Amino acid sequence: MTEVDAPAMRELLGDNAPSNWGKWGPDDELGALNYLDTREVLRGVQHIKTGETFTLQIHMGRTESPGDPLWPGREGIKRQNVLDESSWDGDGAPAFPGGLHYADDTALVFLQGSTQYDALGHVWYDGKLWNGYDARSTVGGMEKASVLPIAEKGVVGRGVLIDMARHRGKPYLDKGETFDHRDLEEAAAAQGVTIEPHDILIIRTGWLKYWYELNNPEQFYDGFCEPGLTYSPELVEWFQDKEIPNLVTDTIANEVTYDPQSGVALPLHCALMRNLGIALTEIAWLDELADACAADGRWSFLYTAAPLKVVNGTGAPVNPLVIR
Ligand code: UVW
Repeated sequence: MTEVDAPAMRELLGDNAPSNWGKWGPDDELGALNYLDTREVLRGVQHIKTGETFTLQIHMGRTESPGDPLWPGREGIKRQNVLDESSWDGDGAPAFPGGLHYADDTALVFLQGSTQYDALGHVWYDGKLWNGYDARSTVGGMEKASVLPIAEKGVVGRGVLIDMARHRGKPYLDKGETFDHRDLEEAAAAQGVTIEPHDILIIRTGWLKYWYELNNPEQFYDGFCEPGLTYSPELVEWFQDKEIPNLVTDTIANEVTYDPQSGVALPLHCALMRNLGIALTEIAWLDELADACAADGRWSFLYTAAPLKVVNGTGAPVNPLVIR
């Protein structure tokens, strides 16, 4: 959970920033995912044409360099063997009739430490979370707007992929490179696809490919600033008009890290997630999916995802599944 500097954030977003608080009732914890009703599931299914499947989670806990790409300060999963073949040879080894052996692991995981859904209440300013919940409700574990309601519902609908890196003729966007809704529309038109109301919007920047290819965390984090969407009131209105339920990207934070004009960090987390209730899915691996879409020119498909049901969680790892 991240508290952002309230006055600067409020000044940037404005006192009357677009908001969906109350739209789905005073107890809502799903936000824009409410748009994904049964009709949207069936609309998504219509975009399965060949039956190819793609999983979008990165490998969790690679031991080889460069490890897992993470927001600064977080650590990758720490997985430990509790039982393996060596546990069954010595004195005091567990014994089960019939010669059964098995392996067990434990893991210490940052819930935002892999491909993940953010809880809607994961980020806030002015002491209020999504739907106006008091930020004090996060103390000791998120009582409101945790990841659990998202996990209970599951996310299913028509996904549309916009490949900004391919559109700009690059393997990956540069550090701090920005784009906005007009660029998305331009790229969509070039790809021959329309971003429709209620689409799960998936954007590829190539940034994860850069992480793995660079294989140099020191250089990656030096002057850390991801490429991504950049805040403007018009961009927020565009997301609101399209009723986008879920934004998925192959970056760690789904937006350019610092607003280029004000320097405010992650304003779209506040404008889109805190205020509009749009679910954010980060660190999604999109390269094979993008190659397949580019090969046959079909950029829409069925997107499905069910994050882990972590009670009071600020987020949860997920392995989204696309069927096209
Ligand atoms: C922060 O909010 C800092 O991170 P995330 O990208 O996980 O949302």
